[in-house]
Amino acid sequence: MRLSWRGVRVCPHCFRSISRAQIAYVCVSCVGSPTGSAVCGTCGRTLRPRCAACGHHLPEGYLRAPGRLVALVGPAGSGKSTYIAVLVHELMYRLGAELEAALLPCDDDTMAHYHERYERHLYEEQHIVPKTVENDGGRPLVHRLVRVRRGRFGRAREQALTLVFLDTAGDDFTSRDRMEAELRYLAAADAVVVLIDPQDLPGAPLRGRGGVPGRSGEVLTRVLDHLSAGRKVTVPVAVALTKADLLWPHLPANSSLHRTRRPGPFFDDDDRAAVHTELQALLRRWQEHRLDARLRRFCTDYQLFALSMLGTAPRQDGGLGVGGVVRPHRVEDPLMWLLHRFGALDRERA
Ligand SMILES: Nc1nc2c(ncn2[C@@H]2O[C@H](COP(=O)(O)OP(=O)(O)OP(=O)(O)O)[C@@H](O)[C@H]2O)c(=O)[nH]1
Ligand SMILES: [Mg+2]
Ligand SMILES: [Zn+2]
Ligand SMILES: [Zn+2]
Repeated sequence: MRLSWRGVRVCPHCFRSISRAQIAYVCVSCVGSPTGSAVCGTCGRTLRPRCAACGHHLPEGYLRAPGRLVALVGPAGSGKSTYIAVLVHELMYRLGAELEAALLPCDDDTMAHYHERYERHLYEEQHIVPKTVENDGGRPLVHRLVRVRRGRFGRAREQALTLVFLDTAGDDFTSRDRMEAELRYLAAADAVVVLIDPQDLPGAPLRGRGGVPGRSGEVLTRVLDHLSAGRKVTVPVAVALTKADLLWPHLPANSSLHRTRRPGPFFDDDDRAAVHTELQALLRRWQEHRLDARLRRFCTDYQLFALSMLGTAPRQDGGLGVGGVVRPHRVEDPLMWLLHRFGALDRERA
């Protein structure tokens, strides 16, 4: 495994650093105690590793090869829950095969939680994902995206990206614990995806649709503050305008934001550059150049994205528009860029 852990290993649930001594081996089926070997002294089953600090199961694959940790942040209503719902669905049912990668849930109940909290609403009830409340936040969804690449001489090399989605309830931190967990989350991240609702940008041609001017700027500043601690942020930062469908009618027909990426297990450099440059120009036109200026000042490596999870605005009653289907557009772009940054996805060869 080539990808190395940046600094310390952290628990993917509480983001506290873990060493061998802080891993507790417990039996999943009874309260039996370890016998010093890998099996339960009472029932003889294989013991599973857990984080001594929070008690969550530590996936064995993750312990062997943690991969890179990608964190997700964004203000209330920016689309965090919908993004998680759609991205995971796309990776499982479409994109995984296209990227020759597998998305593996990393925890006992990740699949059940994903279905209950996200998938069910969008894909069965054809309804938006409910607003996140304190109680269902705080429980990270941990997946590993594993790609096997054939190196020279046909040697297989496994590369893993650990996607830890901590779906916070908006941006109000009502408790110190949650605040501290977010700090640890960002400190442990090898990359960050920041979601911004274009309706929160007062200069964008979408006024009067219920955005909160300045909110994205505040969140971005807080995140950059946490990440940088006075220095430049060196981890890749992907800043994505969600709900790009709201922007489409205001863009020229030849806009790169309308296009879709060419399918295939490669990173399209030209497309990436075109979208980033166009978004920089749009931010300037919307008098939002401060956002880009702040990123340039604090980050050594950032990229701008515009994506749509649903492909269209939902109806007033929360039902999905256009036939009730989810039509994502470019949701995978930030991930493709990060995979490329981490050496797990090549540029297309001419
Ligand atoms: N136009 C459009 N609207 C969207 C899209 N995705 C989500 N929305 C709308 O944005 C709202 C907020 O999305 P959420 O995913 O709940 O946002 P969140 O960041 O999780 O919000 P909190 O849980 O309140 O922090 C949804 O209820 C939808 O009404 C999209 O792709 N296009
Ligand atoms: Mg939410
Ligand atoms: Zn047992
Ligand atoms: Zn833990």
